[in-house]
Amino acid sequence: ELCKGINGLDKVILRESRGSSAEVYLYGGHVTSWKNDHGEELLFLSSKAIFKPPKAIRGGIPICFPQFGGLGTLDQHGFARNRTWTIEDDPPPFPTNTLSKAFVDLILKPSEEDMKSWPHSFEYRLRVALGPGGDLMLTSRIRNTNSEGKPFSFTFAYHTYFSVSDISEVRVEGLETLDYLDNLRNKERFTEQGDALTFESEVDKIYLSTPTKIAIIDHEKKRTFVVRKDGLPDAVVWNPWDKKAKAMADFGDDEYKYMLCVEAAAIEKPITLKPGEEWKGRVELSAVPSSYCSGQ
Ligand code: TA6
Repeated sequence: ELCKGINGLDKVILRESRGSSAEVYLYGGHVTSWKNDHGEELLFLSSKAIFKPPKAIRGGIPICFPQFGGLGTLDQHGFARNRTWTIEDDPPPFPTNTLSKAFVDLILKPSEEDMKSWPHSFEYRLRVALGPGGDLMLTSRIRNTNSEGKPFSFTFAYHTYFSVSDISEVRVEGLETLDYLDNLRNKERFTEQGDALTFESEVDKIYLSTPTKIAIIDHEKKRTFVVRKDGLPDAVVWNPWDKKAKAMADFGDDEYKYMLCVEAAAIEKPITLKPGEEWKGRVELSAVPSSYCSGQ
């Protein structure tokens, strides 16, 4: 249901019949909470997050569009996460192959201001949905609504902050042996080593041509997050660690211990849309008991 969240910002609460829930703010089209059917919060949200435009909310799932990072002329990560989206009144029905009806469709169109910095007309529909097993599904449909025949290109990420019990006890499977651009080493290209990722210092890597499935294993909680993605060939792994954590006003000094960003993204090869063309980028997040072996 639609209600007032922090600082009176509008938010939608989704509840699934078996008890899982999610919350998405119209500001930024920003998912800030995803709870399993035991009411456990699965996303990280900084205790110092500033729910006040134009600052993006620190945590949850920021939408990076139409530009990932500082790779272009716009502000860091583009402007979608700094705008207030609207709710689509009569969204098309949810695919019948899943029982859940817990979803909301949000829409973003460029403001006059945006057209100055990014002169392209688009329609962005974001569907946030809870599946029957409590999976969280985000589907983005971005259409080029340019009438004068101009194509446009963009880069994109679902900048997901997962909540973990202790970053030094976390492993990521699915990215080993892949090439990545290292944001800490001048965005140069390297090849990942042969076994699961572990974390003992700042990491900021853009993995290229990644598999559709990535597993994040929280040893202490005996919980595995599974990220399934479609239309998003890259994946960013980020943890600021202590120095960068202290440098962020909207992030607690020790909060790096309790989060890991694994971001389904399209960065290396920008997506180009001709007028009338639509791009679809989907991510499905699930949290399963860690007896789950990543081979499944
Ligand atoms: O996704 C990794 C990253 O690009 C890092 O370089 C860091 O800047 C992070 O995003 C957070 O960016 P933000 O603009 O939200 O502070």
